[in-house]
Amino acid sequence: MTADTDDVTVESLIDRLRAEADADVDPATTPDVGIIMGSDSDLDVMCGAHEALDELGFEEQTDFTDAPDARFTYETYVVSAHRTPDLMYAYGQTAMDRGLDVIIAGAGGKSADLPNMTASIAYPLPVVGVPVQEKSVDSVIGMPTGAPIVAVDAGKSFNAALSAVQMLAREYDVLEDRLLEYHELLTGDVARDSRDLHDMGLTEYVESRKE
Ligand code: RP5
Repeated sequence: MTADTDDVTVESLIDRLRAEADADVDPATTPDVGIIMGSDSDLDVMCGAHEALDELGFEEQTDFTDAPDARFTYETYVVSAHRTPDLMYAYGQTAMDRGLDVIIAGAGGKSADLPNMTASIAYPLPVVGVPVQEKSVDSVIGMPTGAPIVAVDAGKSFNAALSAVQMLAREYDVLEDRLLEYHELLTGDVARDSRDLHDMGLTEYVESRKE
């Protein structure tokens, strides 16, 4: 986080979100997945979600009024549950009207409240929580009965994005196809490694990996 705030304020971001929610734009042009994190210091962990979405053909949408060419898109904001609770409320409250279908929320520290609070505010929109650190796991997943959150293991933002796309794929066959293609790539890698390790033998296989 930097001290340079330009002329941006939390209030201006909240106004932006509320204006977008009121704009009544075509849902096909709005981000499908919203990625939020408690701090930009979470980015090294959270960028795994971006990598997975890029891998599955999503594009980042940086202007709500100017969608990229890709049919499926995502956006990213920093939203701190403790430092900017009003922004967290606004993001969760406007998410559905802004056309989001699922939110991926990550936070670190022992009080990693952004994912679980956003899940409560945005309900019934699904939220996939990412504990940015091991010590954040209990905080992210510890929801009371009736207040659901889906969550992944510490640091596994890549899997959070796959889970988010699994949800979208119930509506869009093309996403189901992309998930299956991705899975085939993984299984193909394992098959190749298995054959090579067996057929080359240990010594030659280990040497081949150094090349
Ligand atoms: C959490 O506190 C954030 O999600 C981050 O993981 C951690 C530290 O935040 P900064 O001090 O880097 O802003 O709320």
